[in-house]
Amino acid sequence: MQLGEALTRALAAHGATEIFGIPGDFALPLFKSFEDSGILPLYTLSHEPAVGFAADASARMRCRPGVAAVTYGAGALNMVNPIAGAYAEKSPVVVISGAPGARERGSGLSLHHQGRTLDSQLHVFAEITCDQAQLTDAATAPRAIARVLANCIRHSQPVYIEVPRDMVSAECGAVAREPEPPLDREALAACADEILARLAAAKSPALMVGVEVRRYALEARVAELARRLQLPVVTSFMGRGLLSDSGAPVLGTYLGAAGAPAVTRVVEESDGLLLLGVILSDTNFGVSEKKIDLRRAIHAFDGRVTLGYHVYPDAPLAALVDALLERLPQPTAAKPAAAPAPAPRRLAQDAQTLEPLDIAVAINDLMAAHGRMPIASDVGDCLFTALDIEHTALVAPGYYATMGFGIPAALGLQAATGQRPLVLVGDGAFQMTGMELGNCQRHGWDPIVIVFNNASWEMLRAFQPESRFNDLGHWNYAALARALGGDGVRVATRRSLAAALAQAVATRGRFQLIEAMLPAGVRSPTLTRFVESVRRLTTPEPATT
Ligand code: TPW
Ligand code: MG
Repeated sequence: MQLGEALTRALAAHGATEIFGIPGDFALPLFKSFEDSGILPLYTLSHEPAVGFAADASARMRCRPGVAAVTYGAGALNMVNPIAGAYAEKSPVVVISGAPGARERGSGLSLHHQGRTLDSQLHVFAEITCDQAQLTDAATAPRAIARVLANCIRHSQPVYIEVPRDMVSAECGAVAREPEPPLDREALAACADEILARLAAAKSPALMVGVEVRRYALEARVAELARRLQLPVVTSFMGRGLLSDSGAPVLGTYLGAAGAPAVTRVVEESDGLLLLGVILSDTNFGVSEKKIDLRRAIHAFDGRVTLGYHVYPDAPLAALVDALLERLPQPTAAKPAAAPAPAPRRLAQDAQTLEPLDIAVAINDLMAAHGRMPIASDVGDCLFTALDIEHTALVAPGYYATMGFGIPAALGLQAATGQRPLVLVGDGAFQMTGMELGNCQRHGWDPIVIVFNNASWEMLRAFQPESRFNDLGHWNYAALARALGGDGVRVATRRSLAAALAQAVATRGRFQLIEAMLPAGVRSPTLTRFVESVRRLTTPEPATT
């Protein structure tokens, strides 16, 4: 078998369902191998950041590796930001980059797309991936591929594979899957016993679920764990959407002082907080990290469990959840779980101008009538607005917070799952990657896109109202949609928003863009509270005299 085919077969065997990419001369043989073998569908996009975001969303939705294939230098380095985001948010993306062949490397000339040295790119990606391989030797390539893909899945983080262009057709053996490393059952048992003893001794235990629960495909088992533990369950900000299909009673999403007060109380007043797969970040802890006594919390993350003053270093989340479940009997009489606050519904169909919350309400009405849709959200007020939307599957860069994610993520989501996504995106973020919608027609995707058009980098303006540089121009996004092969409509009132959403849902086969005109300075209630609490924490106390 040729190396290109062995690699593609290994990707499929490790759970990849498609390849997103943009070729270049160093990657032409690789892309030819992808196309000719027909093992995985190949979706080309327009700009490499979108390739990274689409592969990331595919990985997030399916809990399996996504694949982003690019050319050397100009292509791969364009993907640094999305891959850094995938690393931070633990999304298993396989980066495959073409590269110069052995003869070119030794020519003594500087090669096009070369930054500093020929290995600069490898070093850059070593910072933001958990394992790397340069496939320069056909004899060792199968083992290297197996190791890198196993680490991608084990750590749920991106990996990097560089394929010199003269290696694609080299003969090599098939890639065998690496065996799972053995578990330390005794350590796991001690850890599970200690966690349960802590929870039993706590007066107000609570469970917060974070992204790793999804990354390791543990939602059903964690929902069962929550049922048996009979604890209030919340998600982290980054974990918004988790357990939405499991029937577990999720009280809401924790966002500290900016979030729902009932959720904030449960978390901040808990004396036994079990954090499963939660990233301990500023955004996750809603600008009030200090209020949570982490010494009393139990934190399972990155394959280890930290509680009190000690660490169990070898406790992968899946094995830990199993060990906890083994020890917990079925509850005899289930305590009624605290009910989440209902999502706001029934948008007044009038001629009132729009505010972000209206968009959440309109979407809730739509989902009540037509069923839930998965959401891909960008960063900005649209993501805060998503907190008022019915609990549904959500992909969003809630921690790393890169703009430009929403639209390419929706394309990846639809390619990978066949589900029709709803996209929430600000005008600023749309300007970064919105053109990728032009690829929908070719690939048969038809997302519904809502552009929050406030002609502003409003989230930044909220922090610094005096700066004029946060003004954006007035672009006609609805007209742009038509130019890109979709349907676009501009709405400025609640009545027209509801009508446009109904029309969008009824129209299949073309992407639908709704440009929601928001008056300047009008923000979601959550963004307003978020900015206030960040200000409180970051403004120095006035000196007392
Ligand atoms: C890749 C910094 C965070 S929020 C924001 C910026 C520029 C404004 C977003 O404007 P948009 O949404 O999309 O119109 P809204 O609701 O605030 O009006 N570059 C990147 N990522 C980030 N996060 C920034 C800059 C930023
Ligand atoms: Mg904006």
